[in-house]
This record gives sequence, structure tokens and C-alpha cells, in this order.
Amino acid sequence: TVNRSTLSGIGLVSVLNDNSSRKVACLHGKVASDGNDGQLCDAVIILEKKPFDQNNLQQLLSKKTKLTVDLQNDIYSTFTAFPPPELSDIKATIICPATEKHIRKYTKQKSFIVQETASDYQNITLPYLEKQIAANVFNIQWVFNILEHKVESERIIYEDPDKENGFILLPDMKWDRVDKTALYVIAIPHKRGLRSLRDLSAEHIPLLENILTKGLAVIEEKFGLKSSELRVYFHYQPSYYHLHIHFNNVELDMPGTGALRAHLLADVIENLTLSGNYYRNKTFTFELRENDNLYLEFQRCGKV
Ligand code: M7G
Repeated sequence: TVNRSTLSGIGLVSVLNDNSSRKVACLHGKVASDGNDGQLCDAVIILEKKPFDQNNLQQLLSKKTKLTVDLQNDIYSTFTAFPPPELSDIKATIICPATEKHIRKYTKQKSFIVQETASDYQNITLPYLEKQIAANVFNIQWVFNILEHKVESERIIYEDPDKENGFILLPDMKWDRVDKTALYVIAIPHKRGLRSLRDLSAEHIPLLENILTKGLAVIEEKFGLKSSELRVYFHYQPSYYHLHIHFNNVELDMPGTGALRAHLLADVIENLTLSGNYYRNKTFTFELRENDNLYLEFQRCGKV
């Protein structure tokens, strides 16, 4: 098991990705499993440098921050600064035991554009999803834990308990819950069986309008951010196939917010109003990475 007080006990297997502009490193590690059988299980460890906290900047400018000189030329100097431990915290996310799919998800790889027609969805994507869901590869237990109040219940920002149109709004795992400029929350409908945007039709407009209206009102009331400051969207393809909606600060520079993956909730409602089966008939264009099993399925069927 993962030690909850230090990062010890994790053997580094490889660096899956190291993004210098986002200041994130994704690692593959091995951790001793719970039993006494000496087995090791896989873990994904994501280490991320945090943004500066405005309230701590004066504290950084103190003798507690040691410097070594890198360069001095006329009026220009660069240093490496070593802040005190309380000001040099990083965000660590651990997924353990990690599946093969998690390891692939966090591995750097080349991307390709894929077009999925309605019949490709029926013949390639859906059978693939059903097979993966049956084999529990897309484990969405974490979603059911949230909907059943088994975990993260103290983090719930708002809940509408209605079985058809209700939802839970809570902080996304990616948000530190402090920095409003990085606000990131997700809405998870109570209704089961909606896998993704592809499953939506006109009958779901009341659910979507409920999430948009109440979600925006609650975020404005609790965090002071207006609808004009928020990006509200679905991912297609998502990573987890229980419908959910992302709400984040438009200032936040995040992967997955561009035209190749994000579909704005307001546009989705409008498209369904104009044509009830819009998302069932549509050809979706999206980006898949070369090791993604869905990409390999499209390749096997001669579609890419
Ligand atoms: P997605 O579009 O399916 O995939 O979104 P992505 O991760 O590729 O964007 C799922 C969203 O749920 C992501 O923004 C995750 O950060 C978030 N998320 C994933 N998990 C496993 C959890 C969790 O356990 N708790 C919370 N609060 N958020 C999660």
C-alpha cells in the first residue's frame, strides 16, 4: 500500500511523461501490495509544481530562501532559489493499483485525428466500450462512490437528488480547492446508463438545462465567478464513461479544452433543440493517442 505520510515505499520504474512547460512529471512506480504475498502492484504518480500563492510571496523574499548564483552580467543576475520547505510544496496524485490503461493514459505519445461516424460508433466504438466495461477496464467505481455518498461527500458543493434530472457538483480531483483562478469542478448526473455525449438526445435537454442553470448559479454564489468566466463542457471521447460535465475558469490553460475534445454544454443544448438525434447521427472528429486501444481498434478496422 501507499504510505500516507511520506512518498517512501514507491520504486521508480520509469518516467512516463515529463512536461517542462506544465511543470508536471508522470511516473510509473511499483508498490508492495496489501497482502503478505510479496507481490508488487503498479502505481502512477503525478508530481506537479503548484502555482505561487499571492499571500506567500513576501515570505519567499526572506533570508529563509537561500540562493546560488547561476549568472551575473551587468544588471542581470539569475539564481537557483531554495525556498523553505513550507513554501516549496508540490501536488502529488497517486493512482494505486493502476491499470494498464492508467499507465497508457499518462504516457507521452504521438496523437492522431480520428473521424467516428454514427456507424463507426455502432460497429467499432460501442462494441469496444462494452468489452472494456465488462472487463472492468473503465472502472467508474469512483463515480458511484460519489453518487452514493461513500467518498468525497464532505466536498460536495451542491446536490440535486432528483433521479432523472439531478446531479452532484463537486471539485475535480485536479483542483486544489483554494485557487479560484484555477477553479475546476465537475457535475455528475444521478441518472445511470448515459455513457457519453453520444447517448444524449432531446429527452435529456431538461437534465442538461438543470445542470447548466443550477451549476452556474451555485458557482457564482459560492465562488463569485460569473457564467462569463466559466468554460462548461463535455469531453468526447471522455476517459470515464458515466456522463459528466466539466466547469472550469476560462483563465485556466488546460489540455482538453480545445475543439478536438471539448463540446460546450450550451452548444450541446442548442444542437439537441434543433435536432433531437444530433449526437446520435453526428460524425465526431477527435484526437486519439497511438497507444490508446480505441485508436488500435480504428486502425484494425482500416479507418485510420
Ligand atoms: P474525463 O473527460 O472523463 O477525462 O473527465 P480526463 O481525465 O481525461 O479529462 C473526468 C474528470 O474527472 C477529470 O477532470 C478528472 O480529473 C476527474 N476525476 C477523475 N477521478 C478518478 C476523480 C475522482 O476520484 N474524484 C474527483 N473529484 N474527480 C475525479
